[in-house]
Amino acid sequence: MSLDDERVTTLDDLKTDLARRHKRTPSGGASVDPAVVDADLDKLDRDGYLIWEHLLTADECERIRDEVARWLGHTGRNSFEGRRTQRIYSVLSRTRVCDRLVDHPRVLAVLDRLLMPNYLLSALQAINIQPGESAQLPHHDDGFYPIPRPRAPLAAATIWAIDEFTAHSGATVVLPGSHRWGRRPPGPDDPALPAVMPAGSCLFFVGTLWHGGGANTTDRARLAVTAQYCQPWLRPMEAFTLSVPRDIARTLSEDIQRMIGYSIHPPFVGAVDGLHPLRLLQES
Ligand SMILES: O=C(O)CCC(=O)C(=O)O
Repeated sequence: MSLDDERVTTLDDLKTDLARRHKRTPSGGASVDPAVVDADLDKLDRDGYLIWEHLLTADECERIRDEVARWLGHTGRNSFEGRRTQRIYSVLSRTRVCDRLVDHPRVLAVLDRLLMPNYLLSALQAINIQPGESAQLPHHDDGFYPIPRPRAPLAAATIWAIDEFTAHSGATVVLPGSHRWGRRPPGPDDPALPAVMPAGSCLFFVGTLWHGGGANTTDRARLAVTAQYCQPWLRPMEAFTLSVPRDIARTLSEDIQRMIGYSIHPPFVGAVDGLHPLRLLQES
């Protein structure tokens, strides 16, 4: 590298990755036909959400159900977490069974266009809505970032149906088009739709879309896994670099490593001792 390559004469020169050893590689989303991604983005732009049916097989759902069942215990601490809802946090530190959901190519292909490079995983949770649970307070997932609406989404979420989502089993309720609203909350006349979908399907929505967990009036629980993502310059909900030990982090896919914080938002955000955080995984 010549000295000229290192010269910084405008702030734009700082928008590149200073750690030249760790160049950004394409995400798994690059394998998806761009025309398919265009169609997904059109739906997201119009409605704020979309559903991909049957991305997981029945066997994969079974494996996830069996694996997470052993951690399902206490219910929520308030009506937002859900008094009759069981949640498992820090899923990445417990099991590899949900990794395929986190870095699924259809999800990454959309995120690659929606968010800035090196976007982060903000949360990965299993959510089991038990019989008798009431509807969750409607909210939008990037609402805890204090930046006024209307605005572009700062985040996006997936909710994977591990059990079938029906109108009565606690299917997530979405308010189509609400991603464009200004400051107002939903009112009684705003159309709200349950995201009805077969097991193995994925609901994807932008962080500005109003939604909430549905009431479960059936006698069966509704298991879902939600992976949420945010811009690379925001603080994620879960501190994965603290909860996922380094020897586990080394076994994760390159995409997941990048999304849990082994990446930087150029030139310095996320650096460790002035260096690229991937160096920590390369040390023994
Ligand atoms: O479980 C669901 O369907 C939605 C849950 C949700 O939106 C949340 O807890 O933030």
